[in-house]
Amino acid sequence: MKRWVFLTAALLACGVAALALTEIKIQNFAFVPQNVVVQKGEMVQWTNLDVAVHTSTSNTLVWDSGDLNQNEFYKRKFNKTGFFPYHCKYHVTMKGTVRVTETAVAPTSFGRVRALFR
Ligand SMILES: [Cu+2]
Repeated sequence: MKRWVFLTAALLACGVAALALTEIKIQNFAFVPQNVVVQKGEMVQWTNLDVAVHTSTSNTLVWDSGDLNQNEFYKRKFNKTGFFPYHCKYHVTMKGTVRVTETAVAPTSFGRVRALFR
């Protein structure tokens, strides 16, 4: 029993460590990576590396970064689960999605924790 409590605590700690930030680059008129999956409560940051002005604008207007000039970024926390498609206001070909899940999504960190207890 104790062992499971500890394991759960370790997993939570791991989740917190992984909470940091998901970074999406806006580069060459594209969102990179185009589709991301984050856990509820996590931050996502878009950074525009192009000379051209871009935006990160939710298709359902959940968020709108406004104009992002080169090297400017926009950051928001995703507190609700769901599937959020977004686009750039100025370039119709620029599309991306954020999927927000209830539980942790990084299988690699789970694998690492499990390895500690082997
Ligand atoms: Cu754009």
